[in-house]
Amino acid sequence: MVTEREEIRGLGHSVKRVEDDRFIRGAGNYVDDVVLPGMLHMAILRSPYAHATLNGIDASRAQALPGVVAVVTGELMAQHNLAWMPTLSYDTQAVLATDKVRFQGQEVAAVIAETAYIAKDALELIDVDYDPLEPIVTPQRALESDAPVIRTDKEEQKDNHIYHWETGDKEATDKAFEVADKVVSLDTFYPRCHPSPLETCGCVADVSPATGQATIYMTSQAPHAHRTVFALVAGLPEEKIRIISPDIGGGFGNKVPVYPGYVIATAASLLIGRPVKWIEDRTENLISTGFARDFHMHGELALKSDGTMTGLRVSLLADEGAFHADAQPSKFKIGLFGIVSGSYDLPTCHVSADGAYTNKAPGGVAYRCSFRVTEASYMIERLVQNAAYELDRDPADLRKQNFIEKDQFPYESATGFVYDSGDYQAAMDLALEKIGYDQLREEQKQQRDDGKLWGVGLASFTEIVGAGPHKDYDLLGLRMNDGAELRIHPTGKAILKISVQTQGQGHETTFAQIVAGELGIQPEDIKVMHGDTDNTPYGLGTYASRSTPVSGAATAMVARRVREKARQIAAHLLEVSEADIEYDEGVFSVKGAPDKAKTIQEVAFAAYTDLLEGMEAGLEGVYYYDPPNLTFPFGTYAVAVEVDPETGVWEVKRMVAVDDCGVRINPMIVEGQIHGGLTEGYGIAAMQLITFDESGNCIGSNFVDYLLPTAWETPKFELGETVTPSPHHPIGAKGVGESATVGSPAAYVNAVIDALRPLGVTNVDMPLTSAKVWAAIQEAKATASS
Ligand code: MCN
Ligand code: CUM
Repeated sequence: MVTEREEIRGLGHSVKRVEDDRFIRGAGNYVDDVVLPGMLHMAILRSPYAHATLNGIDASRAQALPGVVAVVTGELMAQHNLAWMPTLSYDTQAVLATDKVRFQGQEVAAVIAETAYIAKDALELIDVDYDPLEPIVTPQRALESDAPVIRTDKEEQKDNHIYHWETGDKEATDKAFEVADKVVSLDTFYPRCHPSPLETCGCVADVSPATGQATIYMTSQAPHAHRTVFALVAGLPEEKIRIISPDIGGGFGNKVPVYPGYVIATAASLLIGRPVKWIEDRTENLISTGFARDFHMHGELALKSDGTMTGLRVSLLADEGAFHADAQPSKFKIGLFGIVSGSYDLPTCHVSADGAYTNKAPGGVAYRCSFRVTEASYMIERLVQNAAYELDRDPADLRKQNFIEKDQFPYESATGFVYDSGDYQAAMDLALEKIGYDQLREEQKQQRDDGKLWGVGLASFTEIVGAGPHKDYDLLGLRMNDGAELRIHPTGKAILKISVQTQGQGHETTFAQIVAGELGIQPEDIKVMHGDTDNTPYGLGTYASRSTPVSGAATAMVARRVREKARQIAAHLLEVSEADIEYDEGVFSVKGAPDKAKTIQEVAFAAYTDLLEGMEAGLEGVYYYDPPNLTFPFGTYAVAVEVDPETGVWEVKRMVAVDDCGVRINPMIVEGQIHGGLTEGYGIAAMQLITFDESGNCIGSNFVDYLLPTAWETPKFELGETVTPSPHHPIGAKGVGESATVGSPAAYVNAVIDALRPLGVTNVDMPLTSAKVWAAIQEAKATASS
């Protein structure tokens, strides 16, 4: 007999984040909080030059400083075969420079000392002999025939060209353009920007001389993948390596790559026999760790005169920096840029891409985006707006006319992605209604007559997340499948161990809710564990919004597996056959006799105390999920702005974001993710830029030059939702972590361009600083009057 039970707070409940308790009390445990007995500190000397020959390093003065234990150079690393390491794109990257330095901020030497201050002070005592070389700061220059070769370390590399890659049907696309009534083109640059998480990167490497056991505490979004990479790079046996990612203060893609600092600290700990801590400062983080974007793009859209889109062609040049270190599933040379046809039913599409080495930091990690979908989404959403202008159509109408329709799903795009589900029209309608689109357009006419610059911009993005099905997706050959392990204790409480790594996304809360939804155990009774390779199942980690699509699915599946065992036990306890057991919200009852029932808690107790002869004790399971497809969240963002014609300052008047990420596990957390992404999208569109002067000096090495939007600048967001479940995901959820960063930059920019439209401005490249907008206004006026 089961008495009245409290409603289970599973899917759809805005449960407060359990992790916040410790965070807001200042009781989080970040890498820099880890203090081990005998621990030393490491600081890294970085190159002041973007490109120079390294003639030699004299560390004797630094060595002599009291408190300095060792100075590590590339030469020393080379003796252990660790001067170079592999990147995620099958290139190599210098751990410590031996022959040349190839970007400003590159690792040249490291000091290991008793305190962090001594280590930093000693850096100034290292004498390095450089011969400066011509720095290459644009990919265009890099590809000129007289450009100096950056990667002289690679025998086969005779120039700075890294790859040429194409996707889609070139012939069919070219044909579509030949017969098109209208071709609209756009040249645009998606500038280099940086994820800049609150917590910089760092590690504490602890290699025990007694046991050979290496425990590495590190800021990692993918601890298991990193352990495997460490095993392969250092030649250490994998069971001797334990990666622990404690609390992480934001990742946003920045903590996906393996950085030289991790490798140097680990090597130093191995050589010295004491733990070594390395924590980056802000400038190091901004100048040397994984940047994002840096894509020079040319896009063309073919249309019929009635507005039907018939073809899309994009060619792009990627600035990869000095080492090709893109994070990408290896089959896709430019990540998932192939999704560039976006939300539109485009019969043909062709993308051609080239990558070049330059004297800049490596990266291409993708900053809050699924492997370059951000650049793709920006391209198509900007292009569609310009097409609307050229055809004298309303941008919302032209989009609607070309949307992939609801009944076309599953839809195969011209570049071969199979979109799982969508209802683009519904999301757009809701966004237009919320922002009052028709009325805004009326007001805009009025304002224009009064000489004011008002604009409305839209973006109807389609995201592509959940990498990925093993058929097409791997990272360095590792399958992108993820595991979940669930154990129900005798008292009916549970522990769930997951392969992914929260950096602020709230997994400790939402993953417990997935189990709650499947087993009827309240989320607060389920502890979620992650970030320790010794104690969690294997998986490729958190990025590309893949946690919910992959590990979230594994979690639902393992809970279902455990439920099947629970059903057997319930049948035994209730003395009926399994087929006669019904399950609902944590209660197993006899069909037709609902009073005869056992709760999941009673069943759990029985699993350890009262089993049928021959039945295995315990109530637990493990599941590895290989996603059958990716998930394709989408939405429409609508922005209204006013631009000051005198100063170029633009202000967001309204920002409406309608997102569809399928079934929402925790609506509050989803909204938090969207707020964060919209803020980052605003930062990218309005103010963020990592750029370089002609000598290759990085401009944007601190938060005075590289701007983060504060509460003051950040627009007020109005959210809306539609729900189109993913048909192949066990709980119908799609990822959402990046949607707003992917979709929103184009919406902000489209709004500003829309405001400037009476002046004839068709493009301003991001970031749309007031200075640039002002210059565009002046130029347009000058052209008009000449
Ligand atoms: N969620 C949900 N219902 C859905 C989809 C997601 O309740 N239908 C919840 C999830 O359970 C999870 C959160 O929303 O708690 C984000 O889930 P998901 O979309 O699966 O993305 P990931 O957990 O894989 O997070 C990665 C994504 C990426 S790639 C970047 S970059 C990013 C982002 O998340 N970095 C972040 N959001 C971030 N948020 C914070 N605070 N910090 C970061 O570093
Ligand atoms: Cu692409 S940034 Mo997130 O994938 O870690």
